[in-house]
Amino acid sequence: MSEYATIEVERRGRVGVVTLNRPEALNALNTQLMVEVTAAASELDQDEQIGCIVLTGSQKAFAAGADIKEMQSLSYMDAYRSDWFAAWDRLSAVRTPLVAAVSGYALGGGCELAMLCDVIIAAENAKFGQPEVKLGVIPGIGGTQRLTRAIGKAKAMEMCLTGRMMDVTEAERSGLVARVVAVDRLMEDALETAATIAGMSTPVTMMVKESVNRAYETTLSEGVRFERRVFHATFATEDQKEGMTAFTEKRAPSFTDR
Ligand code: CO8
Repeated sequence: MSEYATIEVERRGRVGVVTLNRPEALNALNTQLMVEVTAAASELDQDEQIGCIVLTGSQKAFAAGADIKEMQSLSYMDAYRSDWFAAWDRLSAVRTPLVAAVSGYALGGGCELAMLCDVIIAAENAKFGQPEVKLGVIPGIGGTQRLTRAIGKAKAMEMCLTGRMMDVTEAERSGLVARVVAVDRLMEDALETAATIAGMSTPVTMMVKESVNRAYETTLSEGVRFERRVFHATFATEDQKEGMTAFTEKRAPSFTDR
């Protein structure tokens, strides 16, 4: 794995861990960090030994948003011609399941980054928000779209229009996060969840991810049809044979498809 300046990357068995590491700026997302996170995630995604990726920050901040100091003097032409922040889309192309372990602030681009992941596990001190309106801009990494799909129009509209923060109780009640855990249990819990996912058949977890995400992109009947075709495809894997054989033999399965 290459060396990075704004993140740390490690492998724990079949789990890849990417830790945002710009403590001086509460992990604000600058261009270098975007390039490094997307490169590291793509590299882990290509690695057959990796079955799940955890993305995390520090205890105080998952990420306090896009780097305001970097953006402050951008002109419209700078933003348009460089397609500012479009490279975050590379994270959506990652097929390996992504777990966001969120502690502290997940604001603006930080909230959007968490929502680019497949499962959000939040510590009790986590705070989510889209405060861009207070800076005279709007969310730009999918916040108006993904937050609306995650928690519905009423709350998403209020959050984006006022820029207020949401605590974990509200975030869990609203369906933004999968689970809330104690601050000092966050990494342990996220790693356990990631190891559980990584212990399944990797092609099958990719199929689950692709199928659930399809629900965002299409009609119910097309989505159900897509799911059924992918379900049929699972019978082409060795892991389907292993999973069902292990069940009938009353033993734990050992999945090997990569
Ligand atoms: N960008 C740059 N630096 C930041 C950011 C940020 N988003 N957030 C914090 N920092 C820096 C501070 O400037 C400070 O640096 P310094 O010590 O040099 O002054 C350091 O981090 C510590 O921050 P604070 O002293 O402010 O810490 P507090 O504990 O007092 O406050 C807060 C924590 C409440 C999180 C506060 O830092 C804050 O409000 N941060 C900004 C939050 C925000 O507005 N985020 C949204 C940014 S805009 C965005 O994300 C748009 C995304 C879409 C762009 C796409 C374009 C296409």
